[in-house]
Amino acid sequence: MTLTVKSVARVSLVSTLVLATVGAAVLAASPASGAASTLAAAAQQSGRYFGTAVAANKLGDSTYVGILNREFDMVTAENEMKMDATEPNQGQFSYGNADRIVNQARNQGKRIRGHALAWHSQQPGWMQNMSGTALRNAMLNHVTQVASYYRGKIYAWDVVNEAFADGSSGGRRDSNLQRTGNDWIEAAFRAARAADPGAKLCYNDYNTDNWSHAKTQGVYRMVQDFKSRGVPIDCVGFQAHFNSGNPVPSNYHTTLQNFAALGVDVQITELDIEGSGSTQAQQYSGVTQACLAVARCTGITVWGIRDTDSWRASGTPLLFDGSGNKKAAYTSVLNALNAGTGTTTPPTSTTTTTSNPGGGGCTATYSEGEKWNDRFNGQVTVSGTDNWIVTVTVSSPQRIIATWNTSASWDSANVMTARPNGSGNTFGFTIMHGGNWNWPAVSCRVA
Ligand code: 9MR
Repeated sequence: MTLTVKSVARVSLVSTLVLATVGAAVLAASPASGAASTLAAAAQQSGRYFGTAVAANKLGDSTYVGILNREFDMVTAENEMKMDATEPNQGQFSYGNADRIVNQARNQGKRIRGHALAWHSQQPGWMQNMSGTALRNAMLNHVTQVASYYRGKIYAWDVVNEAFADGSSGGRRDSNLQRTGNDWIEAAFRAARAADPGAKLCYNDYNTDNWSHAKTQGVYRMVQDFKSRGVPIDCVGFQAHFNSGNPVPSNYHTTLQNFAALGVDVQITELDIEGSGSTQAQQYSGVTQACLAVARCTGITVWGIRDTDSWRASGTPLLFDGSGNKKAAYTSVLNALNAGTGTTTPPTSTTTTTSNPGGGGCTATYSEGEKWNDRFNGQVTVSGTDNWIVTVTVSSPQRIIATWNTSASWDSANVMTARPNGSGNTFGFTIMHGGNWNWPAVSCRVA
């Protein structure tokens, strides 16, 4: 991603003109025009989505489809994109039911989360009996074929689902896929990236909501390792299946924030909370608020529409009752979304303009560099002159800790002035972000 900063030539006064962080400005403008009346519209006010799992065999149910079309802007196939559904016989792919869901969603302008390319469960029979290189290759071929078939239509793929063990080990779950070698997960992500470069690639799991649980820590370490080695991963999905034995943890926000700080989006992917009434409603609003409080929490998906559609219907865990009426939990989520003002991702476009007292102009282009849990790199390329002065302004609590290919000085804690040092017209720097992922403001002038 790049942003271009252009100086205005032949302006006589030195004046800094505009500094419009477009993304933040637009997103923070909610919800002044009044509360939104659907989950999707309310989530969109902060740039987020609100989704649901959809079952193909319910698309003929008018109550179900009515709520789906009205309330949600993201759709996950509940079972229809899983390995057993899409490759029932080896090398023979079957997309009929998945396509019904995808087409219905796209016709209604909704986006799609793909679920799931590789999983120890719901494997077709032929795969369950495989092992070693044959299984590894079959898995990679499956990832490639399915992600290629849906290329361009999927917002985010759950590339790998539920690969970590429950309990205190913090390690991988034993499975036929795991026994093909510990690198099976990264191999799946690389295959998915090659097949659909436009889809966000997620790791998705359950019981990863409590920051202090070993499983959460194990997944965190894997994502941290993937980011440090350049394995293509863009997001982590938190299934968020809650009940009295597995309640919404008080540190949920911490969990989402810590993962986001690794440089990935986080998404709540299969939310349901067993219970009823105000207790359930409060838990739902708590989860919603936790997402809203994390800039990179890009959306929430509930795992079904009505309680009777749920995989655990007896726990009445969803937002609509069996007749399709809105429950207290629905209202609490809607209110939380309407109250939320959090932004999603760092601004993706910024305009800054600087006048140039000497006449003539220069252009500075900022590009994102590598990201780590505590810092990120940025790079600026200047054109129009070899004799530039570039100002890089970071926002608190960010601070620049290193620079290269420039001679730099600091006017204040936040403002760095960079000049050429004989290394050309591209220079870089490292920013400790302190949880603030916003890009710096960059402006240039001719010296
Ligand atoms: O909701 C799904 C249910 O209809 C299936 O029978 C079940 C089979 O494994 O999968 C359910 O969805 C699961 C999802 O794919 C992954 N996370 C856990 C979900 C609930 O079991």
